[in-house]
Amino acid sequence: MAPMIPIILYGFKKSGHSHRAELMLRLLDLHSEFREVDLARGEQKTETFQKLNPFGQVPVIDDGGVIVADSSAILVYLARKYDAAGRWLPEDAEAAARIQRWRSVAQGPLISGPARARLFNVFDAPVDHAQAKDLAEKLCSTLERALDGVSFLVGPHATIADVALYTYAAHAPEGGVTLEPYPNIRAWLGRIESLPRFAPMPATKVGLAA
Ligand SMILES: N[C@@H](CCC(=O)N[C@@H](CS)C(=O)NCC(=O)O)C(=O)O
Repeated sequence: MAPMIPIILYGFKKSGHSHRAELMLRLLDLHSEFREVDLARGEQKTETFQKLNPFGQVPVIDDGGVIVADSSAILVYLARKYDAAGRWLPEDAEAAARIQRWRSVAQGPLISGPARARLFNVFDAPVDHAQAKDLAEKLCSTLERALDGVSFLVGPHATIADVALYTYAAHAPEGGVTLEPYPNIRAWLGRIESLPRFAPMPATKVGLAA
């Protein structure tokens, strides 16, 4: 059942975590409104915002008064609530476990590798860029092998596992991590980009040319 009123997404357009939530809303064809949270000015640390997320981070959604913070939690919520067919988050125990495994990767190595390397290049964040790049390359090698001979991470069609990993993998070049040596990753990114209603996270001036 579609939401009665638009789902509000509090996010930041250059945040891959926010883009995961935005992409899921689009893929499920859910009516939503985007509210930009000014991270540079610290809006996420205000009392008003921390009523939505005490951890002071985007993304957060407000679905008719149901507040859900954290990109990973948002993907689960939206899939469970609005995908009656259970395609994006199947009930089946094995598929659910395999999806959870990739969601753990999306909150672990994907952040310490590609996302952190991008933070350094795009936002001048004080991170160890060489270490982040090294971790990103290790992750890409593992992901490349996992995608050998398959179209999506879990099962024959896209699930929330693919949505969770997509954005920071696609934007790895912004962190100086080239995707050239990884044909399976590039083909998988292309399949996600071909899904109906897909829209990318805007590229930054650092660019996606690595
Ligand atoms: N575990 C959270 C992490 C979210 C996160 O790291 N958000 C960043 C933007 S990408 C943020 O809000 N940073 C601002 C801050 O921490 O002050 C999720 O998956 O949503």
